[in-house]
Amino acid sequence: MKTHPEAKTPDAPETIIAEATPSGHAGISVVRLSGANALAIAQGVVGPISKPRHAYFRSFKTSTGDTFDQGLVLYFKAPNSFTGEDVVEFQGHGGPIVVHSLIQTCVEGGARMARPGEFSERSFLNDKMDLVQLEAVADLIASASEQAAKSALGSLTGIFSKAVNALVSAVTELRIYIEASIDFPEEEIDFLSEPFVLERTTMIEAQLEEILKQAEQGRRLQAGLSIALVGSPNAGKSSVLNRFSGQDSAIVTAVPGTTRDVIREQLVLDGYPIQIADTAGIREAADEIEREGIARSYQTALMADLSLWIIDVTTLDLPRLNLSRNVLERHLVAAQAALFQDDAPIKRLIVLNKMDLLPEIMQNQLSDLLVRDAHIFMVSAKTGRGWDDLASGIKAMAGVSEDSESLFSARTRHIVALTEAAQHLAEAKNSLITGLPGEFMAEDLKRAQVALGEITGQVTSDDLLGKIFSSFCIGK
Ligand SMILES: Nc1nc2c(ncn2[C@@H]2O[C@H](COP(=O)(O)OP(=O)(O)OP(=O)(O)O)[C@@H](O)[C@H]2O)c(=O)[nH]1
Ligand SMILES: [Mg+2]
Repeated sequence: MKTHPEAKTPDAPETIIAEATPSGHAGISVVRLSGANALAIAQGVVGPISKPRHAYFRSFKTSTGDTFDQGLVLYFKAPNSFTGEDVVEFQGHGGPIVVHSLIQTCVEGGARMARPGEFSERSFLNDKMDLVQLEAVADLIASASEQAAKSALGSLTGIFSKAVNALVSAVTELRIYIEASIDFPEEEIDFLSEPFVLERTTMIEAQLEEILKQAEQGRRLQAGLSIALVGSPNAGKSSVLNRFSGQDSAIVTAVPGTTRDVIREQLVLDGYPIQIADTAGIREAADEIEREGIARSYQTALMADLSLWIIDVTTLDLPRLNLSRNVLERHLVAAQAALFQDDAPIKRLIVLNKMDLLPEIMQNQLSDLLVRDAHIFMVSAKTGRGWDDLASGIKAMAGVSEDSESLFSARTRHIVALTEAAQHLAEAKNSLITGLPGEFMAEDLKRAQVALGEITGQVTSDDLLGKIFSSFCIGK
């Protein structure tokens, strides 16, 4: 059950204030005041206002009557506000001094500075939004791509919450039925062996599976994908980075060992956010600087979601004629042995670069061999050949398919809860199939229900709430 942290005191929660826009110099800045005394405190600054959702143009005055700014004031009457409390929004000029005076005056009037995420917390406690929606607000703000923003909006408008709530209802209904059967021990067996019990369980399982899939897609869209470019010196890693980012981010020269530091770029690939890292070419290092660079290459590859192994295709020493899959594999294995000590369990795509330097006859043979290969790509960082295919390959590895849009955003926390619920549901089904007493299935279903309830915040520990809200910034 939701309880307000300050509900132990008989009085209403304190009125809080914070700047809602980023601090600094701007045309306007929005300061938000929320709580039972919001209207009275605001009137102390701007004079009498009474009409909700009406824009008043007023002078802002200190408690001693000195005007320090002028601007718009909007009053939102509880419960029709973001927090569900009385809210007043001041739209004054965006300067740190002005904003400070406004906040100071309101604090003198009885408000206190809001903690990070406190407006959102109140909105949650007053049932204006559930946790998924509040997290979506933060995700929408932080979105690094159009698609991520779109999916965050999906969650904000309740698509994810609705799906989860439907699941909770279905599980609860089933649980009520099972628990009723426990109350009638003579008929319990008959209750449980009704075919619809198993059917219903299987159906809920399938629905949960579907939501989990969509949530994973939504999470990937928010978090984006980290890619490491690795390979031998001179393979063209920095050229690949520059081609992706569309600018000369990294130095490219014909000298092997050009790149030493890890160079990172943020980019959006067909609406999908990516962090790409160019690394030092791997070889027996000549000096200490390069050795350190190479150590960082390995580290970067280990941490990345996906590595692109960039190969200068001319160094593979492929036969001019009769190139077969086996021969290609053999050459790749040999090249790999020189680079990576072990076959590390990282996700990797192979990128054959500098295709423009191969004789046409070999280009054609390779094309024939690799048509529809999902793991080996032929490109030229110089001409841009093969780039669309490589981009599709990356997206496929990331689990974002071309045409499937994510309906809603999700976080790791949600995935964990959904996975947990799925496990409990599988246990429930198992209890049913193996003919255990109804209590077992009822208990499994209850656990599934609790796990699902954590997603929207129907069931939450104070711990979890604290963690979520404190990750928000002040004014949110
Ligand atoms: N013809 C051709 N040359 C390329 C291509 N990609 C890179 N090069 C050239 O290959 C050389 C090395 O390229 P870089 O991008 O610096 O290679 P790197 O893998 O970053 O090298 P290190 O930083 O030394 O490890 C440069 O002279 C590039 O111009 C390509 O697709 N075609
Ligand atoms: Mg380089």
